[in-house]
Formats: sequence, C-alpha cells, structure tokens
Amino acid sequence: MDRSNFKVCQLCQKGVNLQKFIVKSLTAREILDSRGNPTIEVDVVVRSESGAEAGVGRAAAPSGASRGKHEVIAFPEGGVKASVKAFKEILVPKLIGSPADRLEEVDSLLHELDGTPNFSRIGGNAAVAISMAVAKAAAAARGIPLYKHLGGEEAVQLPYPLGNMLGGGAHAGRQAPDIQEFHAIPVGAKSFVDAFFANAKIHKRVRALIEAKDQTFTGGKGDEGAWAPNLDSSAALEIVARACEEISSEVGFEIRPALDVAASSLYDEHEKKYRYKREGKSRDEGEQINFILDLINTYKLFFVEDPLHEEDFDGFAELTKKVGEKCLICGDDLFVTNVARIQKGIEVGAVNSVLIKPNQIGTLTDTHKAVQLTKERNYVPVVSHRSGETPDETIAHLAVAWGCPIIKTGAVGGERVAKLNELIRIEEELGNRTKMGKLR
Ligand code: 2PG
Ligand code: MG
Repeated sequence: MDRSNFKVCQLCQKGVNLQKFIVKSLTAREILDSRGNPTIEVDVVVRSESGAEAGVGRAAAPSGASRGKHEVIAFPEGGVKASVKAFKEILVPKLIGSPADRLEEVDSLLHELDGTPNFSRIGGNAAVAISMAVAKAAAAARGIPLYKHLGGEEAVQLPYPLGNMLGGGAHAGRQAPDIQEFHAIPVGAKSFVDAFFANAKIHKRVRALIEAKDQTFTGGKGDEGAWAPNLDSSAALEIVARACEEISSEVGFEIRPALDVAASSLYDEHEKKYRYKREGKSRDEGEQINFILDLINTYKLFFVEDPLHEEDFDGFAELTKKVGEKCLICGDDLFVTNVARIQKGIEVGAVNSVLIKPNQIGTLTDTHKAVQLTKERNYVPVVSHRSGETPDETIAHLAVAWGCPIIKTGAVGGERVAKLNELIRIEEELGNRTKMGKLR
C-alpha cells in the first residue's frame, strides 16, 4: 500500500487516509423499523481516485409517530417502495461519482435532484439515509470513526442521556398518561457509562413503583421502551421523580426528571385548548403554561420539550422567560430542526434548547447547520432518536462530533441501546481525553 496518503491519527493511533473518496455505488432496500413499519436502508460504497474500493457505509432512516407539521415529507406518495424507485431512477445515476468526503456537495445534490422544498419527490427518509451512509462510508475509507470524521480532533465530549422511563400520548395505548414522555437525566454523572447505567436502574425502579401502585400492571411498554401504565400524568411524574431521587442516592450523583409533553398532539385547533383525554380535562393556553410551570417547580424538572403546540412561539417565550434560568425549555415540533424556524424562535426568545432530529430536515448538512445556530446562541442542542427506530447508531456519533451535551435515545430496547452502547465504545476509545458535555 502507498503510505504517502496516510498520517497517524493522534486520537486512535490508526492511519488516517487523506485521499479523496468518490461514491462508487449505492443500494437501497425496504426494511422494518422497531414498530414493524417499513423504512429505507441505504448502503454506499466509496472508491479512491485510483478506482479501488475504499469503504462502505450503511444507514437506515427512523420515523416519528408525533411528527411536526413542518417536517420534510418522510416518503413520497406510494411509501417506501416509491422512495426506493425514485432512488434507483433519479438519484443513483447522478450520485455515482460525487465526492463522498465533501458531504455538503452530496447533500446539495440531493436537494437539487429532489427539486421540492420538503423532499416530497424522493422522501426525506431516503435523503437522510443516503447522507448518513455517505458520511459513514467516507469515515470508513479514512479509517476513522464517524464522530471524528465529522467533528475532527475536538470531538471528545460525551452527551448526557435523557432516558425515556414512562410514557403515553402518541407512543402508547389509551389508558396511558396524556403526556408523551417522562424522562430521567443523570446530570451529576461524571461519565457517560455511569449515566447510562443509572438510567437503566431507574427504568427498573419505575416498574417496581408502578407495580406497587397498580397490581394489575402487566409490564406493558410504549414505542420507545418506556413503561405505559394506566396512570394519569401527575401520578406518572410522581413515580419517575421518586425513582430519580431513590437511584440518585444509591449511585451518589444527581438525577433529575424531565418531560416531552408533545403538546401538539394534545392541542385541539378548533377549541384552542389542550385536551388531556386520560384526565378528562382541557386547558387553554394560560392554563397550560401554569400547569407546566407548576410541574417544573414541584418536581424540579431539568428539561421540558414541546410544552406548547408547534405554532405557539409566544407561549414558549412566556414560559422560557419565567423558568429559563432553572429549566431547559426545548423545541421539537416547534422547530423541526429547520434553521429558519430556529431563527424565528431566537428572535422571540422562545427556548433555551433545540431538539435535533436529522430526518426532520433530510440531510446531515442541514442538521449540522441547525446545531451550529443553536450553539452560536448558547442554547442546548439535544440530538434525538424517533419513536420508530432501527439499530442504526449514527446519532451517537453526531452527538459527539458536534458537541451536543444531551442525547435523547431511550433507556432500554435493542434499537435504543444500539446508540447508547455505541457511546460507551466511543467513551472507551477516547480514554482520558473524554469529558462530559456542558449542560448550561
Ligand atoms: C419526540 C419523538 C421522539 P416521534 O416527540 O420527540 O421521542 O417522538 O419520533 O414520535 O416524533
Ligand atoms: Mg418531541
């Protein structure tokens, strides 16, 4: 092998290939996600300039149940099959020969070939799977991990895991709580592995506490592996907060409760009210804000996502003004990882945290821009999975590559621990260079 294109990576002591890499071939297939719904998986092979095969990348797109109205279209009309057809007919012929080590060019070609503002021709899920697979193939060809390929030498920061412990809303059956996700975040942990293992303990403790309250609980879970009991939101939060306290004293560091209200799913546009069906209650905007404020104060919540519906920038701003000093107020459906919407949120002071989901916007380049804007403003970017997932571990690398201090990717379940276990490996690989992300 010609060694003139190699240098030794200071981090992993492996050879780093400095050659240019070019997309050689792409394959797409229909696979199943964790909910049993079809999604798309893409394989990309890259070659060196001399033509030799240099690396392979594989990525699969996730899918949401509580999707934001402004997300890109996941699949064109005709679903995954139509997306795979468009992939073969429109994308493959043009993508072959593109520069795998210049992802912005590949991503901008994806926009150009789709030709719509929301990926409705090829599907945002095909776009994101291609974008991720190209990045992974280029990293493989360079002989370095993806987080380092995208983040360079500075990518040494591990995220705190937000673990979904108990849930309802669009992710579970009708008797489960109205609020979608009740999380724990081990903010006092000194390492990722300690934080992740603490979350696993909380998940178990939450089950025990639910069983103590409800003898008929069958151990049912929602889409993300969170327990889905027959409880209202207040009783659910009481349990998760108690589990956080108990496990916190066992492991010796602070663990705080957190929520994703997913309020767009509760909002009735005609009535202009949030409908808590399980509780048999409706709340108008003012009552909703007061309700959330009360939960933040009573349970010392560390993070609250989507406390209001996806168009209510002003309601978000009111809440952030009141509690932004002590709680992260995060926009998910509000922003859909879209820089124009994040910019609008910045202008009104809507939040201090932004959820980052690559398939909401369709390419890694667009996703990275959303992270950069969030960080420029000193808001906290939170890289996130979707409720329908595959064992694809790409988001673990994105969190480290882009220095995002929080990752939301569940607590248990194969498709969730695929990301979490990958972060354990990354932490191990980084050794004593690693540090935990800065939360505030
Ligand atoms: C959310 C996500 C992930 P979904 O609302 O944040 O937890 O759910 O993928 O269903 O949009
Ligand atoms: Mg959400």
